[in-house]
Amino acid sequence: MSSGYRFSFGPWNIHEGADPFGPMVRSTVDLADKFKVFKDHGFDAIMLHDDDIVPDIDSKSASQIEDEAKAYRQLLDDQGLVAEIVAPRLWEDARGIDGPLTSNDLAARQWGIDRAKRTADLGDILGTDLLVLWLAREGTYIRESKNALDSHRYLIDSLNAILEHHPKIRIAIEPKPNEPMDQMYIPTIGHVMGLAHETVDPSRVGGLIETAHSQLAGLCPADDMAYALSLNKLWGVHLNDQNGMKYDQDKSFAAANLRTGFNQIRVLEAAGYKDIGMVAFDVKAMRTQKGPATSHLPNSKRIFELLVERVRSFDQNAADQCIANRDYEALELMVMEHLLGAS
Ligand code: 3MF
Ligand code: MG
Repeated sequence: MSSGYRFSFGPWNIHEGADPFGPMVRSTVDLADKFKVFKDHGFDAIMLHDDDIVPDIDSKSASQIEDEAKAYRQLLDDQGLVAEIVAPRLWEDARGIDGPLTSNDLAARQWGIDRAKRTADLGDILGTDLLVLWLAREGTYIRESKNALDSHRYLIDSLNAILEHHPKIRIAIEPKPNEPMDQMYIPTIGHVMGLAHETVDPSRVGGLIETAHSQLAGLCPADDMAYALSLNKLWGVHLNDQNGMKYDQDKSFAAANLRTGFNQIRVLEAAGYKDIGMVAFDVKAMRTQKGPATSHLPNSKRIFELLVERVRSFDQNAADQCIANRDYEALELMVMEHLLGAS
């Protein structure tokens, strides 16, 4: 039986598996083969960076960009896929080395803003009004290298420039506390909400929560999601998992923390999220998995759907009894037995 959710992932979720101390372990998978994964496993949508749509976007003219974007849209239509989001990839160009949005260099800041504005326009062609802003390099390795007060002002100016440029675009900021930077400026969903309210149109600035990013900040992703949902500001999720405070692992959903996976879905179910947004998996195959490695995506979807069933079949009346009796030990056993299939 279908869970009623709509699912997506990004082309970067099928990757070569290199890590900072090791070789590339798998060969590159062609886009056509990536599309096959969407189709074969019932995914509805794709997440796209600007340069996924138009490679080498900075070297192309406006009309070239428009033509290539229209061709990409046709490719998606042919596959029966829709674009969930568009996102400016601000971290792989030399101009983005210190941000770019909080760079000390005005020209770098302007480059970042222009690229984000153009991404909003690409959304029109690709058919989405949602722009995801992952502030990858907006922070520092060395605190003394930037004036943090200026940095926050620059971030608000950048958001305003995007909002003023495009009358409809909604911006979902994806917070993360570290990696690639030592310390990032907008580390949690709370920071996102504060920033949103300083912009010229707070109604068009919301958040996207990635499980592992909350965990890297030492927070509970389920509670983070509930916080954003309670403010009607959860516009996307990147479900995955993380084994403690270490490098960003992007493990298959709930593969390290089953109960936290269960609790994220409990919150999404309680808020009716399936009618609000899509479930995106920002997962990567294990670095040592031989190629072609694509199962982490359907596996995450399978685990998600199994956990939806566990959430829906949980005996809430019995749980309410435990809560009324303040019998949290009984409640915990109930949860564990249910997760283990013993109820
Ligand atoms: C990094 C991420 C990013 C963002 C993506 C959205 C490359 O930890 O999560 O993945 O999700 O860039 O635009
Ligand atoms: Mg992500």
